[in-house]
Amino acid sequence: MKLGQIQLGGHIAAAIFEGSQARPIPEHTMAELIHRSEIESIVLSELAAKLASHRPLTAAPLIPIHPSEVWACGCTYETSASFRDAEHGTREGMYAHVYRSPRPEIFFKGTARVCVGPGEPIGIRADSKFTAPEPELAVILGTRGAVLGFTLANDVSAWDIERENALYLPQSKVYSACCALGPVMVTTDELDDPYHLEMTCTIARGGTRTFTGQVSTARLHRKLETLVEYLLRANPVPAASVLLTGTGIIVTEDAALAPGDIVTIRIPEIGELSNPAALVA
Ligand code: DO4
Ligand code: MG
Repeated sequence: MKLGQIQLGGHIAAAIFEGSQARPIPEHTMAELIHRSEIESIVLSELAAKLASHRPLTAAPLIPIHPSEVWACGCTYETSASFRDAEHGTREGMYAHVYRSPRPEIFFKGTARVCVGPGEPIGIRADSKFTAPEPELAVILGTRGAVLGFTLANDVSAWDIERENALYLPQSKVYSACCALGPVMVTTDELDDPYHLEMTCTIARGGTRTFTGQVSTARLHRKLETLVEYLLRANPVPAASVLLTGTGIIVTEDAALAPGDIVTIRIPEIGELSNPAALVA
């Protein structure tokens, strides 16, 4: 099932997406639907089917969930680790070490405050000259780390700030509009093999493509359960949180984002997440 959120009479409502149409689930946001499914012990897709209107609407998908918390994994693809090692003047092999170690890199990416949905601007910090998208598969979590579904994420990052010093990572990663999510959440019962998804990313400026990249999630070096297990160690992340699983597509400095660029991330089984870039103060 494809779930998400739409605008409904001045409110945000959860919805089931079927083709180009949406069946609203009135009086529930996605986060509320997740909480109710847990309180009533009903599988999320069954609760959604029970509560959804039988009258489909034409409605654009909004951010699929306003997450309680967003966390992100790093160096989960060899490309991310080796590229960062190659360009950092820090300890040699620091990123490759994390790539190989049992403990993954996990960092706090923010809350709903820094997240945007399909079509909304993603942020370029005014103090960054090299901001790049990081296209990532994301999992939506229930209580105790249950994986409820998948969506696309853009871990927008100020690479020059991270490059200047590894201790600046939080400033390169967490700021206004640093995380895009969408277009929908595909429930786990509909996407049984998250390890063979073909992801593409393009950046367009005017009519010209400045970047095209692709990766298969077969290159993901960690199991999703392992990432979630480490996230939850001594850290009871609340339901309706999102975990980004790391980038395998590296955007180099020649394609650094400029205001007006359009970033499009696609996995056929999930859909397309497209956002313009804009300066944020
Ligand atoms: O270590 C820095 C961040 C890594 C990251 O965000 C990624 O690999 O996706
Ligand atoms: Mg990332």
